[in-house]
Amino acid sequence: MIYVISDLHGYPHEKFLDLLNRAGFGKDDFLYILGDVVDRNGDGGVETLEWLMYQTNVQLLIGNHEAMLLGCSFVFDEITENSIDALTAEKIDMLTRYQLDGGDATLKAMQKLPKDTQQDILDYLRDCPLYETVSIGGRDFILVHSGLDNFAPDKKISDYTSEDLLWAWPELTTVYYKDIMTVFGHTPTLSFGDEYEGKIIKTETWIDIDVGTGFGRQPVLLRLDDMKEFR
Ligand SMILES: [Mn+2]
Repeated sequence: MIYVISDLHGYPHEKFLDLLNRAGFGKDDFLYILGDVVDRNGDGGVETLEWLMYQTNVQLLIGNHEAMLLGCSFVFDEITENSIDALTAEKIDMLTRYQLDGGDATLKAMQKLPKDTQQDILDYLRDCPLYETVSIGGRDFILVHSGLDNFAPDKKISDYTSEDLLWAWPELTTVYYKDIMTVFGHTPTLSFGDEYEGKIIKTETWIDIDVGTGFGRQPVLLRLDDMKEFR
């Protein structure tokens, strides 16, 4: 069966594994993590990234936070005359913005790792896709970090820019494809109103599964086959 979860944002790795166990997640199942494993809490999700590199039935999709980490990957380069020359005001600005957006925990945890592991993690992230499409029991799904900004009903998923897929802020009235369910995180559901606190939101055309784990709430794992939720 196919499971989805999103925006773990440094949720303790052991607790995440406990949640998978509680859901009965096994080797014949597949899990998509819809981005933003990193930043904000604890070690910033670095332990989960180290684990992810060796999983064959778990796929991370890129979130805006992984994209920001990759954008700041120059901090892990060896300091040479060339790397100092390449340190532009734009890069320093990018690093400042990333740290303000919760990247500090991740950068610190990454710095403690051996150089090889740092580079393996960055290489792993560079290979992660922006979206996936899956079909379950005749029902089609698009899995993506933030939704589909600049949506048009006749637009192909491959025609959206990374900005569209990583930084969308949908509203409750937003409508996506009629015949494909779009599943995303990124916008904590409680930002749609207090009544959504800790809850997944399902509309006719999309499902938001970011229940605010980055802000201290328990994550929810969703099984797409039967829409069962695990906490
Ligand atoms: Mn996000």
